[in-house]
Amino acid sequence: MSLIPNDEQTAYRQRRIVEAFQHAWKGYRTDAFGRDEYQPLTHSGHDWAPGGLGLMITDALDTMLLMNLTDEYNEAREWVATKLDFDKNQDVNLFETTIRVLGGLLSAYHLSGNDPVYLGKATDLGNRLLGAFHSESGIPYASVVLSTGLAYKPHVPSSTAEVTTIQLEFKYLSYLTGDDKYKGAVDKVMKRMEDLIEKGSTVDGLVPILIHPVSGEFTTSEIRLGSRGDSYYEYLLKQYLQTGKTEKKYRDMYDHAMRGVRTHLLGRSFPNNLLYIGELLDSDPTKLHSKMDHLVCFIGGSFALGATEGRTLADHPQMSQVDLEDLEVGKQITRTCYEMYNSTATGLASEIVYFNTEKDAAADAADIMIKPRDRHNILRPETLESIFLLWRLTGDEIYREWGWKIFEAFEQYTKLPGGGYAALKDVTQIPPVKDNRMDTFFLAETLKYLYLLFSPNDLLPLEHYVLNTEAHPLPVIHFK
Ligand code: DMJ
Repeated sequence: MSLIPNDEQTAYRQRRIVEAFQHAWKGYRTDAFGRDEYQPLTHSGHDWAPGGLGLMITDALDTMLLMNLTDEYNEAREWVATKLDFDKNQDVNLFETTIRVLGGLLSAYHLSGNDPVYLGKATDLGNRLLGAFHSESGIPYASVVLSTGLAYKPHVPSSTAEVTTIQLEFKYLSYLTGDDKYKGAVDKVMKRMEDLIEKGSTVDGLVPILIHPVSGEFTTSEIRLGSRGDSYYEYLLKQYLQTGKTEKKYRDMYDHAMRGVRTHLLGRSFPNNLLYIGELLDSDPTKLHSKMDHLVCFIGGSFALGATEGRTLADHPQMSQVDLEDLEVGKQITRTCYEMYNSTATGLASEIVYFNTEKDAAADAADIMIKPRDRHNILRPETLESIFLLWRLTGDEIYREWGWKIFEAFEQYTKLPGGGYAALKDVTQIPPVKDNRMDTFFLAETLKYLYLLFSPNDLLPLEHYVLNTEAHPLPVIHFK
């Protein structure tokens, strides 16, 4: 695998992104090393549990490995080896802990050439998280206490995306340890989803966003590809890819759901005809609501990944009509997401947008509207994720240009002088007011996707890797 691009401009851009990572890490290391979360404006951090769960460090390990940052990596690895301890009387969110900490440890294990420190920690964590699955339906509770394995607030419904976005990690843990129990637990969740689809509880494969761990039934009819719904769809496709395309049922569930997206959720804005993905609300499930979370922006890349199954277009000239249509939807949604950046004063997207659905909109009216309460940007990765995937799969230079423009906007408005990057409170104002957070996904995902965008294609080939929803690469595996 080669790390260095062969043309000067790309190599320069890749270098700038590595420097951005080092700058972000410098702030965290100076102010809050070992803390789970980082507050860069107050130079402080806070923990999810006393002594921390290694959230920032485990989320960042594989980006350091990919970027070849030996000093930063060695110090982070040492912290994991000597300080990371999950025996805490503390409830944690199953999904967040799985995608960030477990996912981070597992990808670090693979990319480090099987450093046993990571598998030991991952197995300990996996065992503790398994307690969350001890519900009547097998649908896990949202939170679990690490030291006891007991559910925390067992009466609360779980997010559908959360209970269906832990499968890649638990299956890989089973594969590495040879112990089926992790895979068994998450397969049972998927079996319940299949049953719910079968008995007509979904809308053409589109799942309501809340599900109860006791009854195993959905508790709302609200459907969206944003918060609480998003990565259910992402992991249908990725579960199929992770096991070398052997579990065809997930591809079928994914195709069914994407047909559902095309039938029920696609809309066009006025006056410029941008394609968007709307929401179906509990109050009026027949009408498309033109709200789109930035979180939805992962789906552009996902549509493209589904269309080629990780092959580049050059290696995959014969595509079915459906695949070509999916690719087109993926391109158009990614363009819309890019416009969510391009159309603001800062060049950075807000957390949520609404699309103009007025047929008689004036030619100079805005397609994209932002409500005052939604104007923040917390350095999220989804648009860059899609831009990276579209670049990798199509080779169209436009994606590198879009990615670079977004990177420059982050540099201009979110970079802090002494180290670290900060979220923004309002992307529509210049200069924007900064917010006191640099979430772990900025290191795990946002900067990693940018780095991959300017790296050669043989770094993490998509036919051999799936990236979990936190951008932690896991290899394709074959269970015996
Ligand atoms: C990340 O933790 C993951 O990408 C998750 O799937 C959604 N939210 C954040 C980033 O926005």
